[in-house]
Amino acid sequence: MHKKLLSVGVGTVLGLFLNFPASAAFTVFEAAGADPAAITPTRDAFRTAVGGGTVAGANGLFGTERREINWDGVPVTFSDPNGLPADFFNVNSPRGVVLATPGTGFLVSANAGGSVPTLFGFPNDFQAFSPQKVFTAVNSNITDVRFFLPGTSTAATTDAFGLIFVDVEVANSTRLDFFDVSNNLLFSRTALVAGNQGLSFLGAVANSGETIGRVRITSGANTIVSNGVLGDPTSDVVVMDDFLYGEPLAIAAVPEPESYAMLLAGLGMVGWVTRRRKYVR
Ligand SMILES: [Ca+2]
Ligand SMILES: [Ca+2]
Repeated sequence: MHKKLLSVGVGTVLGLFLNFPASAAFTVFEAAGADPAAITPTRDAFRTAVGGGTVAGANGLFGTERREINWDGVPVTFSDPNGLPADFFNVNSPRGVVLATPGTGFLVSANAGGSVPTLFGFPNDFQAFSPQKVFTAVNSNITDVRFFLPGTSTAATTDAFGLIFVDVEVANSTRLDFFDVSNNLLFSRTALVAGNQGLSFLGAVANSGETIGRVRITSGANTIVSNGVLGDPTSDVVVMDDFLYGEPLAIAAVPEPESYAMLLAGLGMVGWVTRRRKYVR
């Protein structure tokens, strides 16, 4: 499929037009096509919107503003057929991301020349955006991404997340959902169809100060059970390549409900005392 689809900022335009609440204000970056060149301009526009430039520092840090995970440096010991630890990108390579899934774990695909095939054994379905490794949950189409101050157990939030899906062939099953730290849904969007072996970029950047505590990635409807084995013979299997996100930052302090109640009660007492004084006089 060579048709290239591109739309930047549609979410914002729709949001303004339909007068969505401020919590829905995310700028969308999306594109789909047959090869990396088809989505690279949109990936680059997302990078520019988040900031951090194009030169990676240690642990996938770009400038001080953005992190990326392209999976390609994951060692053989944590690549297919071996599982990837859920906290690999906060412990082994501290990038402030811990993964979770209702499935049984995660796999990063093998490089050529290893003991197992590349691309989870599906060379006619998948390709890498960044050679050679791609990523999937195991026995599930769900990957939850939570953010931490990199290398610590302190929860954090980000203001932007985007990724590259591989082999999206059916509309409306592959999607991103963003949640705040209180688990309120902030943003949802389905990925563009790219066709067999195609690549889809989907990302969004908060433009009104929203903070993302968790990203839920739904990658297709099928599942990868193990190298070369799918969960069912028919539904759309989708895997992932590069993740891009704003540098995880400390969660802003908000007044505790109890403190707020005490503050209001205190103000009430002041008013009562003031009124009493008037009558006493
Ligand atoms: Ca890669
Ligand atoms: Ca597919």
